[in-house]
Amino acid sequence: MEKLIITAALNGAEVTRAQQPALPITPEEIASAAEECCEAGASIVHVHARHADGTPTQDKETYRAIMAAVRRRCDVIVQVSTGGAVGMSAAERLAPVTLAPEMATLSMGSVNFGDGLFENRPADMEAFARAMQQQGVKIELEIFDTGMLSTVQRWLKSGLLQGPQHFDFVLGIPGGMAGTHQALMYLQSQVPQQSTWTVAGIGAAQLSLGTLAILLGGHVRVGFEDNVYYRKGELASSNAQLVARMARISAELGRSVATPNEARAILGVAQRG
Ligand code: KMH
Ligand code: ZN
Repeated sequence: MEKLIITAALNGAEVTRAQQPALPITPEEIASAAEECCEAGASIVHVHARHADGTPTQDKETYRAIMAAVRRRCDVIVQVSTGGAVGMSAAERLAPVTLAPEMATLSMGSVNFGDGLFENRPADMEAFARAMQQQGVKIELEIFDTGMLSTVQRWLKSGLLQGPQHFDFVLGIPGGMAGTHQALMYLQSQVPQQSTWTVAGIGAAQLSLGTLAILLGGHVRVGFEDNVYYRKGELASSNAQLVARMARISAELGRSVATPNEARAILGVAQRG
């Protein structure tokens, strides 16, 4: 089976220090967490920029500082968020793509996010897809529910997307598709051939869905954006602790983890100078 790509979603936009004291916020903290995760087996870090007070921002210069700080420490693939935080405008969210990162996320539809609405209007999504492709950015398609896959199919037919795509099934958001084995089994049966996929299970689903993905030949996302606990009632000490557990499970199951360069080859990510 193909080597396992572990993505570490280091901080997200909504998680707070009150919920997870080890949450990385500044570019240096994010870079330090990225280095630890890379050493533990991650080949991609998914990052959100934050102001110094911890509030989320899509400020291009903050992303630039994050990318530079990570690059000084390790060769991990940096995947920027274009989801940002609930309530941000599309123009605001697109800002980090102008830095031509190696990868960026692209949410494939609107979904309720707890009590909020994570709005992704079709015209905005199309503009995001065009901008990313113009910059040579590898897109990760964020799928929160099944209907979003039909939009991908439509785009593949129209030519807006071409070639093998990489999906991230984000399962267990209150308002999105459930974090169950059945949900993951269904979604992975629907992806076009030649595609790659990863799963981001929310909360306790992170461990069980990650393990199932390893067995199914998919890839895995772990980290504080999706889950702050190591086990029930026990906070994780770091993002790297969650990465290391996935790498251990995968090794036990006979699948070694991909290095950043191996992940680039699997996903077709163009390395930046
Ligand atoms: N913060 C969420 C509303 C992404 O990074 O692309 C959206 C999100 C998705 O985190
Ligand atoms: Zn995110």
